[in-house]
Amino acid sequence: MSQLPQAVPRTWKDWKGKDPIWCPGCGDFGVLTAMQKAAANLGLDPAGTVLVTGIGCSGNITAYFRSYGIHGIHGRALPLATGVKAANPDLTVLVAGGDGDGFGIGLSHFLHAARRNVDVTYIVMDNQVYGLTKGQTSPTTPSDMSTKASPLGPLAVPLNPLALALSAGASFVAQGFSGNQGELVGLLEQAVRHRGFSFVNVQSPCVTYNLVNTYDFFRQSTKAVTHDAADWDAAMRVANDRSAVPTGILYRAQRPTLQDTSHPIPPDAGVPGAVAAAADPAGAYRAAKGRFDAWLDELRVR
Ligand SMILES: Cc1ncc(C[n+]2csc(CCOP(=O)(O)OP(=O)(O)O)c2C)c(N)n1
Ligand code: SF4
Ligand SMILES: [Mg+2]
Repeated sequence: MSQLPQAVPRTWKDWKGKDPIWCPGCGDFGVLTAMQKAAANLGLDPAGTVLVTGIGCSGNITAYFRSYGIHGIHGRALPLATGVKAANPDLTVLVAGGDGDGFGIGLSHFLHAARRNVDVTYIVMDNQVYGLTKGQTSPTTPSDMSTKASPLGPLAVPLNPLALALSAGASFVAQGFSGNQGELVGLLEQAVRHRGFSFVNVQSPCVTYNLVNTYDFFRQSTKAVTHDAADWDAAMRVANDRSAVPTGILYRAQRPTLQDTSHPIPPDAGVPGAVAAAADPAGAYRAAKGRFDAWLDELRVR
């Protein structure tokens, strides 16, 4: 683990870790810089921030971002991060990885973290391929895109991460493009500020193995969302509209987090948490459950 700075960094450059070994032009550079700028703008403390990642070119970002970090195993970043947040709710927990990591081997963790409203920010560098292992198809590869290992294409329709997150109950769903720094920094700041599971899918071109979804492609096909982010139905319509690549916040709502709705832990157990810290833990639990039920009614998901 690298030596952490003693004082809270003032500029994004203070969040720099090791020099990245990504291919020149990789979209992940833009994501890293945006994360560093968002962290600086939010005044985060590196010693109170943990970045948990899976395996992939994207997962290497732990070494390049100067906070505490856990470079875990492929597809398991979210359960690891859930444990980190449960053990110390005071930490700012960021989770990052690729489309293969999050929507392939780790897909079920993604859905369950969303529905549990785990209070972490999940950033996916979506390049529509398995970059690290030399460009095989991933769950988001377009059905008409051929790769070296799959010359006829994936022979499957691509998953839709935004629609999946919405249907699983994510309380914050956004999409950015690594080539649009200004927008991405703002999205990441709002995602980290959000209390609950915040998901930011970032279109992050792999310049080596994906010669279809290029920077030019995204410059021409991204379209900023304009609907009210509180409107779940509108968010779902935008997520399913394949005529453009939406960017911005598709959906945002407040509801109790996993921490709020977990079974009360006796205050003398030494574990902090909204419910455990309440004078009347059982009453606080019932109140949190009531707010949760009201949210389900509002969404008509039961
Ligand atoms: C359990 C397990 N299965 C498979 C692998 C091999 N593997 C490493 S990275 C990777 C896919 C990476 O793709 P993605 O998550 O999209 O990240 P990217 O490299 O594109 O950023 C695979 C299949 C592994 N390391 N562990
Ligand atoms: S292989 Fe692709 S994803 Fe990996 S570092 Fe190179 S450009 Fe980036
Ligand atoms: Mg990938």
